[in-house]
Amino acid sequence: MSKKYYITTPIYYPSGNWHIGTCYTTVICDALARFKRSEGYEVFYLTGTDEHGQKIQKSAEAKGRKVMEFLNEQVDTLKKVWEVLDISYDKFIRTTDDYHKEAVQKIFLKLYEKGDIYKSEYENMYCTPCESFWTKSQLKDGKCPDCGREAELAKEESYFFRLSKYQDRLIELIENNKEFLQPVSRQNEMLNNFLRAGLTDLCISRTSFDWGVKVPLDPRHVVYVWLDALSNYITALGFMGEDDKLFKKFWPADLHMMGKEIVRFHSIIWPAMLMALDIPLPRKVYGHGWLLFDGDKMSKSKGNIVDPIVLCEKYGADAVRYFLLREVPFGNDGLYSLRAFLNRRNADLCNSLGNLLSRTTAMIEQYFGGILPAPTAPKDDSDKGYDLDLKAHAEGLLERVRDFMDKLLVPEATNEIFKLINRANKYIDETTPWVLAKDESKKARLGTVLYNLAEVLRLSAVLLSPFLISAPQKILDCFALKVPKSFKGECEFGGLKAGTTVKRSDILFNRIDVEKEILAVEKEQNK
Ligand code: ME8
Repeated sequence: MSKKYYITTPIYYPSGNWHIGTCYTTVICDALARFKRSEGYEVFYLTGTDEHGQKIQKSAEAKGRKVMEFLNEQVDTLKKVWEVLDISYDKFIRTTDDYHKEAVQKIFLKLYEKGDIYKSEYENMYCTPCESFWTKSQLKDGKCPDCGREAELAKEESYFFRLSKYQDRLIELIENNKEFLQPVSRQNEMLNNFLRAGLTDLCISRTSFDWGVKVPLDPRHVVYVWLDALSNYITALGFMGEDDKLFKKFWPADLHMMGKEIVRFHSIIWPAMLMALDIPLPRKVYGHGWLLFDGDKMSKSKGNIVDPIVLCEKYGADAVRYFLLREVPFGNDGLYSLRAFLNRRNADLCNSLGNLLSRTTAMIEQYFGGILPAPTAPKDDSDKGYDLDLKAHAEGLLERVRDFMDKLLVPEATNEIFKLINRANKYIDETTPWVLAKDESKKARLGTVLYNLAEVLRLSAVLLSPFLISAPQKILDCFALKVPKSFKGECEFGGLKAGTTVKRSDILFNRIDVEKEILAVEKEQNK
């Protein structure tokens, strides 16, 4: 039986507010999905959009647009972002898809019939001119956050999900299954701030707006956000639909990945819903940190938006992916600045990786007419030492990277590959091939050195292929190889065949003058 892996991002609000921070969850999941595919897993990677609710209806109306037209445009833009970043999702769900809406209604009905959904009254703050209900915490200085006018206490007939019934089971889940919610800090947060404080039942319908899934049997109501949104993880697989083969094959999810602000919904409301539906729980919920910009979570309202499409077009999608994967300590917040991004690009991609490739392929061309020489056993003790140390960085590398990926330590996994690349650059300085080339009797040694360097490049390209997209293939092009579909048999040192024709590389990543570039971008922004 083949190994399976089901991974999900949250479904995105079609806000148009997509910046480099918003791409974080998707890029991380993409690297994990690609890594698992290379490990021979059958992967299902789900992403999509969260399209219901009053805010969306109002955004469309404010622009004088039909809601569905507005949404289609937003979704096209989001898909373009994922295309530019080379996100390898298997399915894109939209909560406005008919099959999703029908399944949500069936889920609602099932929970209602079971007694886990009941009708009651929802009491909250109401802004009459905006026809909007707000929780007290949503109000700004006690006033409506949209129009700034007074809001008053009002009652609305609503359906409720019996969340409180699942409190003890949820506490038991988080206390006893340490793998379920990660990182560990989020467990304490959920237990102390929410679960032990006591859960109240969750209001899951509204009558004050109509942009949503209609409540079956009571179409004055629409299903309110979380029941609709969270269900996407199972409706996308056909749960309660005509064909539930994918559900049978892939559920339970191996990993729900999301930013820390929505962990509560995924580790409390979602498992409670699944318990009520009597279906297995996801294996892991992971709440990552935020990419911060000048110390704040990025958002359009703060005027510090960084457009991922522009960044990818200017500096390359690989550089954007690499920054996201490498720079944010996993589980914690990370800082974005153009300077940090460009420095990282210059240091790792241009200097370490790019230089290793250009130096190695140029020397193979210059000294061996572009034909890869065969390695021989080193005679000299210091040569032996250099070779052994280089190989020690290469041997077992897949296992070390896998170990980090299994623990979701993505920056550490990429760093492990760069340790080999940096070791290879040091190896060039130690073995000084340009000196060996002057002495005909050192030709065999020179051949060994260049073979070892070429082999490091091959191995690095193979292992980098889940993280970067264009660079690994460009590296392998020099050795007339393709990125392999699977790591199997590709990660042992010595895979390159002597006699292979080696093509001198083009520039992999151009070097950017950071100060000049920052000045130019600032000038552009102030225009
Ligand atoms: O929350 N740094 O959607 P969303 C890191 N529709 N991650 C960030 C980020 C930043 N600066 N900004 C956003 C929603 N994200 C709901 C989900 S799921 C059933 C419903 C991440 O569009 C954020 O943490 O606001 C989340 O993981 C993802 O972008 C989508 O956020």
